[in-house]
Amino acid sequence: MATAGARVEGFPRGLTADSAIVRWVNEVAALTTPDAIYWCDGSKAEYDRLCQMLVDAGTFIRLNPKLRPDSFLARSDPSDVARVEDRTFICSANEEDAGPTNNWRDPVEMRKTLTGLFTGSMRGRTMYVIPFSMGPVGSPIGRLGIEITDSAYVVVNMRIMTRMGTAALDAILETGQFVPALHSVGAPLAPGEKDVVWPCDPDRKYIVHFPETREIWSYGSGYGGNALLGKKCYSLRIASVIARDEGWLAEHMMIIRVTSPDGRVKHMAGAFPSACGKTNLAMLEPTIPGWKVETIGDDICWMKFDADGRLHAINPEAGFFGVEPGTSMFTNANAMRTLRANCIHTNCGLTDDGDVWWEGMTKEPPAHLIDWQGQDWTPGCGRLAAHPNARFTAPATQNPAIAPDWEDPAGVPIDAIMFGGRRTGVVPLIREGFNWEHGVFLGSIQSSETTAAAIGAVGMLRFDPFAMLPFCGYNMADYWAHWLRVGASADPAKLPRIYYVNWFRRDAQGRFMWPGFGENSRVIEWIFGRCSGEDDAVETPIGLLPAPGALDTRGLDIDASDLAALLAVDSAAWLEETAAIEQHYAKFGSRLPAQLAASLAELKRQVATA
Ligand code: SAT
Ligand code: MN
Repeated sequence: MATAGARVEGFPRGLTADSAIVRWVNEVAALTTPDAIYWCDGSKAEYDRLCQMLVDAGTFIRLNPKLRPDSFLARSDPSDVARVEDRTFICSANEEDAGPTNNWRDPVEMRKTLTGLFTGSMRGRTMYVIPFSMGPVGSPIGRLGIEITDSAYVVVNMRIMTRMGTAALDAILETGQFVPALHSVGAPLAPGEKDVVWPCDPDRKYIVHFPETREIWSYGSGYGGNALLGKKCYSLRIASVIARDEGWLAEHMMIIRVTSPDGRVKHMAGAFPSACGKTNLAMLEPTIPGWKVETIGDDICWMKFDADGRLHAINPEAGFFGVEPGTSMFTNANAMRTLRANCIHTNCGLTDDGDVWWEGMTKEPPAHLIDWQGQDWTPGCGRLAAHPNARFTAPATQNPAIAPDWEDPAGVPIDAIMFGGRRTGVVPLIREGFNWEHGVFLGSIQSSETTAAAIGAVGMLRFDPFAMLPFCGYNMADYWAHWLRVGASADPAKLPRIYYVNWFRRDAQGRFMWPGFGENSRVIEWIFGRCSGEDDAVETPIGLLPAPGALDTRGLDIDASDLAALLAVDSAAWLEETAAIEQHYAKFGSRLPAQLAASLAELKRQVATA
């Protein structure tokens, strides 16, 4: 296999030079001119070899094998620490198809720009070819892809986050289908030039999606969702478009199985913006006796109607890419147990005994460590040990709470869907939508304060419909119409019920009024009861709230006044909220589905007269 002079390693048996995959790989190699092309097989031996190579290159620091076996720490370039929403583009042929919430660029123009940037961009590097499956290989809900990258860091992360390698390639060859996802850190090396530990292009980043041709091009960043292209780029932005065309749902949701003390089972999905507690909820240890929560997924949920007429969901990922700061034995013990070995840590602190540490991990910070920027750190020095978006990459199978059949290719039937976000005020702890259509309304008005998961200001209130604002690959109003269509096509009795939760209410002093974490099981219990036709609710203009006493607060240390405030509906505040929703909706013009405009008008009428 001669490819523009590049050395070829690991070329898979059974592939022929005229296959679509090889042609694409060769085209990319001709454009990017790497030194070598390496075809990944996804084996443990390959992973170990690449991790050692990253250690030798200084990108990885091997953690103390006695404390964290086979675990590594990477420190990124300070300019490359999170998703770059303002550099993320949806290049549909028509601008209106990307919609007002996406950055649109003309696809022809963008291809020109990218072709320029990718020309020679892999010089001096190895180009890795990663066949991968989102979802168990062969699942009727799963999909296939190939990522080409010049980052070994990306390869080892992809091995944890996806089913990567030979089995995925065989499935691609069998079905002839894959989404091509091209990635370069954008840091070519001159002959003899020494590499830096975190190559990237600090000044030029492009995370680009061509929804019509289902292609991804990512340039300039090596971090998280910018570079692990199976995750947000494929599983959400491209998959949302495929799902629209094929009648299913690709969502930014965790998935759990809840088992009641008497052994009944329900499955729940939950959409929350990045860094708003999806992973904590997915691994929750209930504080109420006898209840069990098991993880199916913590970030992405693909749902399709099964022959039984119900929506069945899979987690298309194979690992967790979770926020580290704030994760502890008190907030998420299962996550801490998941991290015992075989993980990649990015941008946290390194303790003197070769372990990791981040803010909130232990009550007492270590007396000294090396911070995420490689500098000496002591408590009170004024800098953070870990970047607020420091992340772990962890195999899902290591989570003690993982459901034994989490990889069932048929998925799990979903009984309830939750929406939520960080809201200091107004939004109550829990409410239920009147029906699917009203549930879609609740999703469309979802809002949250921004977090460190994306570059930009933290704590700014914004509408984040369905937690998909940065992830919907097409016009958000058309996405709402799709959700309405999906509901209208189904038997209402078989559709999940829809809820809106808010764990983040604060009082006038800024104190959280709800304890959150394991205590959220009380809200889960009420949802479970509602789905079983048991628990009581009261009707309000904003939805159905728990009837007095219906929320189980036994054993919970909470003031009656706090509880009342958490479940109150403040009409004046909601009237203000409707004004903000009107502005939010106005952006979508005539594409806004009439049902949503009607739901808003009805809400406004009710809170105005209350
Ligand atoms: O960097 S990721 O996009 O994978 C993490 C997140 O923002 O949820
Ligand atoms: Mn996410």
